[in-house]
Amino acid sequence: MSGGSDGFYRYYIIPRQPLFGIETEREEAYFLAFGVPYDLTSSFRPGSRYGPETIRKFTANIEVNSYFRDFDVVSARVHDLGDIAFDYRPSEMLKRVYRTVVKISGEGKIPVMLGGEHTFTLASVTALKGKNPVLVVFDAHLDLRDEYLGLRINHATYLRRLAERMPRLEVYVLGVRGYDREEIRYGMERGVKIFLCHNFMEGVKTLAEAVAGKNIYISLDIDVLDPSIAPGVGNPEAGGAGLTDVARAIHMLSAGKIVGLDLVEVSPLYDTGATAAAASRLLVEMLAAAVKE
Ligand SMILES: [Mn+2]
Repeated sequence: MSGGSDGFYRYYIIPRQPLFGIETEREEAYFLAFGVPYDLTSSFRPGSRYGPETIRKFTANIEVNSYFRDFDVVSARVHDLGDIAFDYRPSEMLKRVYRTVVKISGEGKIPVMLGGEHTFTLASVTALKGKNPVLVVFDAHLDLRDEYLGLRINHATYLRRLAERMPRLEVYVLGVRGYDREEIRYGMERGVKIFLCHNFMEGVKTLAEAVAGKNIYISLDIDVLDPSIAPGVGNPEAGGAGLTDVARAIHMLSAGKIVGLDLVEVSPLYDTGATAAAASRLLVEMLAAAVKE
């Protein structure tokens, strides 16, 4: 059974059909994946609670090779723990994600979080504080609002809270095109490096040099892609990045050491299957970029 004999995982996590349809023993794994099927703060088009389930289904049915390197998902050793047990309260879910990532990291494994809404990157990155990672976010949005629709912690504010809690965290956001002025003002003041979508590849080159040799956490909000190729998202923003550009960007980051990653905001209710297929492809590329040997 997924979760093995460890009481911690049994308490927090509900086993599911595994990612890629592959059962790797937890002890043998290089990556420990888990889902966060939560979308209750989604303001526009909820549905990302079905993201983890759909990503699992798609990864079990696609060819799991990489565009950029010889990569075999079996030897990459991914163990899928299952989904974080649901609770209505975002604060409780954040706590569960935090503890899960601390536990995964303590086992010497790389956490792979499948969303769900973007909010939980707050907990996941905070849990990896000891690794001193640079945070690289691919997102159409900045998520730097101080407050959104009455909540201080949600999918539109998580990065602001993270930037406040970890004042020395270096943050790069690429592919941005949906934001308000106050977010840009705060981001500049805080030193968040923002690359708008039309400067995407330029941003990637700058970034690859800046992160060489450092620990990196990659957070991929699938809405960074253009909605014509990834329509199944909560907040679509036209004029987005192409799949190959994002895949290439991910591999350029392998100049550093990837210590954690997430893939969020896949919302199957608005999808034709294109978004889930693109997400599965980019997940494979992130795993391939993170494996060093
Ligand atoms: Mn977004």
